Amino acid sequence: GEAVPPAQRSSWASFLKSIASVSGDLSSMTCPPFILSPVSLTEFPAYWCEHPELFSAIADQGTEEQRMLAVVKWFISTLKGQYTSRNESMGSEKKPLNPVLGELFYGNWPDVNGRGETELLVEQVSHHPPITAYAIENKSKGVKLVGHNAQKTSFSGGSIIVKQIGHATLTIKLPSGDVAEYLITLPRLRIDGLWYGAPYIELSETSWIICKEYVCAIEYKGKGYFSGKTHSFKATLTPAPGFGGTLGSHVIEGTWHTTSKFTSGPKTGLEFHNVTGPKEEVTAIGGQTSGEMGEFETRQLWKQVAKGIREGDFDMASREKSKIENDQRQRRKDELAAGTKWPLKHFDHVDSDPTYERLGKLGKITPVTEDMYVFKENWPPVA
Ligand code: 0T9
Repeated sequence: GEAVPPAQRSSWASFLKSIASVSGDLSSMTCPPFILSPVSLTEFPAYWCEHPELFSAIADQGTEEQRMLAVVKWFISTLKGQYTSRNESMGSEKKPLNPVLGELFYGNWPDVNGRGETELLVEQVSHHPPITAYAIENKSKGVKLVGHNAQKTSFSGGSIIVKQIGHATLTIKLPSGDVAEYLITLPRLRIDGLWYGAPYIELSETSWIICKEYVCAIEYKGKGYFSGKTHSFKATLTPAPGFGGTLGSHVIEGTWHTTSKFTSGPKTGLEFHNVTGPKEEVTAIGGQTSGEMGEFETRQLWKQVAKGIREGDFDMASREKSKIENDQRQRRKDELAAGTKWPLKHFDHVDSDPTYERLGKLGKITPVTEDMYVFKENWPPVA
């Protein structure tokens, strides 16, 4: 463990020992301070839109083939932020703050060059297990992403394996009045580098983007597999049954944190995505101005804990964290006594998702159905 501060080596060693035995949910495990991040998981859905112009461009395509390629390009371009940005900003992957039930995060990306404003809303819809639901919408373009995610973790060969549970649905209001739907599933993660105290993420297995006309399988490999490079992927776009006569097939290969190109199909040799340039961070709404959004706004809720972690005052961080946890315990106790349940603000939970079932079938993906959180379309509040 070269990256572990000497004073925390024994606590890192015992943390590693305990993750080998705890499986399922690592979110509430106690970690040595050097590995703590001051950012809550409710902020992570913002990674979906660090390239707002790629998100809005999905609406500007002339054909189904171009639109599918625009969706895949936007998706691939989010991976760098989702899976490598903590390494860049904090030196390694860190343990995010574990959101409380009802925690909220609101933000936006401004309208620039006619791309329209994109709004973000996130709500922690479950604490045990942790589940985060989100909606991201560019209203002027009619593009909307709604999804939720949870994780199942296990330990294998010295790495943490994270199976992502949940999916997202992207919808686009077409000029014809129709709505195009895209089912998006999520890759598997392997957290390597634990032994050295310098964790980083590699992606593996396959994730899917499926619409009525296309099935896109995205395979992920790390060093030593098909291209021999870290963060490699191969996306294969195949027309869905009934569309083979009119739509083309494409294969795209590259590394998701840099660039990729078409390696088969009519565009062979052309560049596909390129994320070597700058990204646009979300503008948080309500995090700085206390009171405005209520105590459950993530940056307000975790303010003192985050300050403690940033400034190395871990006693304060852990004291403040205990306050939040005790408050949560009391709320759950009160609800139990009163026979009430914490009301979700922006989502309704349902047991199955017809869009997932219908589109998932085209890719023969499993499981055949998943539960989902339906967005109540109540943000921003109507004046
Ligand atoms: C959805 C993303 C997810 C959340 C994080 C596994 C993880 C929690 C979930 C999957 C986002 O769209 C993408 C990126 C990173 C994922 C996190 C990485 C991570 O380590 C944590 C888990 C819970 C831990 O904190 C493990 C302990 C820690 C010591 C390793 C650094």
